[in-house]
Amino acid sequence: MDIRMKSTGQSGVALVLVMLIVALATTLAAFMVTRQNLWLRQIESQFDRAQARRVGVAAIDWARAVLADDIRAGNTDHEGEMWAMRLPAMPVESGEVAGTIEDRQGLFNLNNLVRNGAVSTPDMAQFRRLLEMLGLPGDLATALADWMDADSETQYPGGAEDLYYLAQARPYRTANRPLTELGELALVKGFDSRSVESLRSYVTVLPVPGPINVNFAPAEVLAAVAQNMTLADARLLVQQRGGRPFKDVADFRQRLPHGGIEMADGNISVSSQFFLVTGRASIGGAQVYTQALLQRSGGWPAVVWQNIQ
Ligand SMILES: [Ca+2]
Ligand SMILES: [Ca+2]
Repeated sequence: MDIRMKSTGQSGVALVLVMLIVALATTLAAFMVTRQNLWLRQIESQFDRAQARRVGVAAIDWARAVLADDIRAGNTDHEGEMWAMRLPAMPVESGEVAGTIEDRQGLFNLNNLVRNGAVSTPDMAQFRRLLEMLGLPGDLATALADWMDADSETQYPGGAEDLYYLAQARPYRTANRPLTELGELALVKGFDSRSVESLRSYVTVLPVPGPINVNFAPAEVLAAVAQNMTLADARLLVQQRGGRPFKDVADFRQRLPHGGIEMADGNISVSSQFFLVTGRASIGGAQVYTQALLQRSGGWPAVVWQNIQ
């Protein structure tokens, strides 16, 4: 790393910290009024918890501001960008707050498997390759496709529709719609906690189908999305992008290790639309954890879902 790059990185971290401080300052200022009343009632633990919640919510707003700022700088997203940096926990009045922003576009989106209610054959082939690389049965793809596709016709081999689920000790019906969260896999034929755990670092559930960001995809996902790319090829690409991210899809194609590797343009990208924000706020004796999925389609990112507890 030369000196110029180092100083750019440092000012980047400083800017991200300033944005966090502004988000927190606004929250805490608004809180002072409430605080007096609560003190009168001497319910400090509730006060701590409420304050931790507010700080947790402020952390999500901070992430949205950071990501809105990032897109003004350009459409490429990679691991070396400011928002992807891990920040140390920040002290706040009688506690601390920590937060991270992680890309979700580099993971295989399970909702790519069924598009407009119908099974997508090319996406199914990709998911089967991923399952095989992870040592999981390829028929899991068929069961999941039946779970999500709009019809009730069982695909063979490996599929399952209402007939199968209604015959269980605790009967239930097929969803016949896109997944809402990864935990839903536990309901699908053939998936168990072991297979869900094996998949966790490679797959995601996004509300709409979309391409893979090749600047974030793990080697296994790259090799699954491309035809004729070995895991060794993919690992080489992951290593290379560490020092020099792919600046566009053409750059990625140009840097492929050999000919014969095939990918549709619509399957790959160097931009991210979806991000996972994880925050932890500790105030006094209270701890609040926040998690949110953000969708950035241009300017200010929207919250797809958030979980505060
Ligand atoms: Ca970016
Ligand atoms: Ca179905």
